Amino acid sequence: DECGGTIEIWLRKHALNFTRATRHPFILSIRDGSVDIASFKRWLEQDYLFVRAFVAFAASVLIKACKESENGSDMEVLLQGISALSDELAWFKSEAEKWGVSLSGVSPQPANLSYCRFLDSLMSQEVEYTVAITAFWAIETVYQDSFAYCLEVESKTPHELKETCKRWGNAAFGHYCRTLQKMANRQLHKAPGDVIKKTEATFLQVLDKEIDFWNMSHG
Ligand code: HMH
Repeated sequence: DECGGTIEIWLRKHALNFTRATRHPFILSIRDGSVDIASFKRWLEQDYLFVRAFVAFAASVLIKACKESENGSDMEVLLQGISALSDELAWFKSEAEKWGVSLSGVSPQPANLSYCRFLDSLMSQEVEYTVAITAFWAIETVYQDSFAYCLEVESKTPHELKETCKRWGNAAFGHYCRTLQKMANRQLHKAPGDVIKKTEATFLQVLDKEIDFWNMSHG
């Protein structure tokens, strides 16, 4: 169920790490309106490169779902997710143009490279679907939770950044993340102990990588 799944238990157990990833000073600065636009532009450039790598990771998760015959509906959810990433790449290009940012000459910062190498390691055939789908859920959920926080009624998010926040903070993306959460929980429910342990460690690694990624915006 919604409250008693492994993911819900981990979210309570690791609440401090999750909060560090979703209430980062960069996100707080967007929410209180004090955000440094140079930081925002650095984040935009780096996240464009990240999303390109994330597409390949998403495709690898889709392949794992296809190979697990009971996961016909998982495959459809992930295929939709990949199709949304196509729109997301187009959005990055138009958003960059709006801010006068050139995406063609951007080189990845160390934290971005490290995150992309981590995604690469999760793409291996030996990595279980349970581990991969939980990492995928965590990566999407950190952005959902962070940007939804910038859209709460009390927030003072600058008008020019509202569209960015809505990209991940909108209700439909929230629903998508909850669907991914159910998929991860279903896998974890039938997984052996060693895979559950490995998945929990991977979840914590995602949170650490997300924190390092936000830190890049400082420059
Ligand atoms: C670093 N994490 C990072 N970038 C993103 N675009 C997402 C998560 C959400 O897809």
